[in-house]
Amino acid sequence: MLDQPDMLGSDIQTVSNLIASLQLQLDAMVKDGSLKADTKFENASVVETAINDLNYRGHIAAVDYVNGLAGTAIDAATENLKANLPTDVKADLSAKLSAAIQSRLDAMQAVTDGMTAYESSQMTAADLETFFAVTEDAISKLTQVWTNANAISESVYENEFTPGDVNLEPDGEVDATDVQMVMNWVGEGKTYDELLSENPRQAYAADVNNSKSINIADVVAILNIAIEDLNNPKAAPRYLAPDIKMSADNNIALALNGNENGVREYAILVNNATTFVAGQLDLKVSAGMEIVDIELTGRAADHEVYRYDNSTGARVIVASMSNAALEGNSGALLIVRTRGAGNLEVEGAIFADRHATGFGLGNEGLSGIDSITESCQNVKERIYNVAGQAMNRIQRGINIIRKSDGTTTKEMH
Ligand SMILES: [Ca+2]
Ligand SMILES: [Ca+2]
Repeated sequence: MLDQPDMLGSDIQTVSNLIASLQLQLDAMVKDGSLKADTKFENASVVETAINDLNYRGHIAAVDYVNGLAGTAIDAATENLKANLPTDVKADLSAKLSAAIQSRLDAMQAVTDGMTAYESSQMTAADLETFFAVTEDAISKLTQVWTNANAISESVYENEFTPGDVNLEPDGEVDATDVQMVMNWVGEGKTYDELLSENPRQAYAADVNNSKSINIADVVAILNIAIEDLNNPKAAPRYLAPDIKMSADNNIALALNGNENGVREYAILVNNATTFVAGQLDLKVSAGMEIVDIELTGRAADHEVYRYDNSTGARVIVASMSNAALEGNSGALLIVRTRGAGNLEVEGAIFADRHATGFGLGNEGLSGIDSITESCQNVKERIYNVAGQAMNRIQRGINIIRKSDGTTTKEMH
């Protein structure tokens, strides 16, 4: 907390000391006759007027000083309130700031009214006492305004967040660490409300598009901030996307490509009118069924697939660290292999465009045979070991390479 304005005590004391000392001097001069005039009474009257005037101006000066402090604190709070804050915090602090501004206006209006009265007709000593009471009341109110405005700024410092800076201890930067944290929350199915109850600041920082949910669209938005390497990530826009958009032009479907040695191969087909840069979906498997592997087809640019296993299968995220667009507008995006009896299902597909707008993809179910040829053509070259297990890269020894046209070759490395 900032200190109280200590000028009040000292400055008012200085003014009143001056007045008291002047009063004593003049009293003494009147008493010993050194203050020459026609009559002592007239001198005393002139002196009293001078003292009253000094006292009057001293009180106004004190009001002006505190009013200046209150104004500076209000200006700072107004500027600070432009920060990114939780909606309810911002509303609360804005209301407090409006009250402080009004209180300052009221206090100064009372003083101005008192001054007008004083300057339009010479006041009696009693009227002057009333004016002093008005100024002291105004000083008390302005001091409270100063205190309240500083408290608003303090609260801003405690509550403000940088969109995308989701670290537990915010570092003011939006980088790969933040992207990874949010991607993990999406992958692990942590909801916005769960995060909000654990750490509101992280929830607000993660929900960059202000949709009150955390999904792939937020990952894309945070990647945008990180990629653009904004000097001042606090200034990054918070998009307003109240919900996931649904469009008949974007949908997802499954196709069974084959069933060999108990391993079923499915293609996940994405038909999209919108240009997407990333997506998330849930793979559901029957009990006793397992997902062997998941891989991207040639529709991926520099995308990677991130797999988060859960009790009913896995949540899958497809994302590009450069927010590159997925290629094409139809056909297989992912190949999924499963082992065990039962069917694979796809649910909850949300894809996002470059502007971090989330689109829900309608599920077309298990697709017809026509889609299969197209989906297989899109499959990237794949590598297997001699046991038929899929490998991420060429291994020492014999590699079986299945080309995108479906032909296979054996290579020794
Ligand atoms: Ca960070
Ligand atoms: Ca969101």
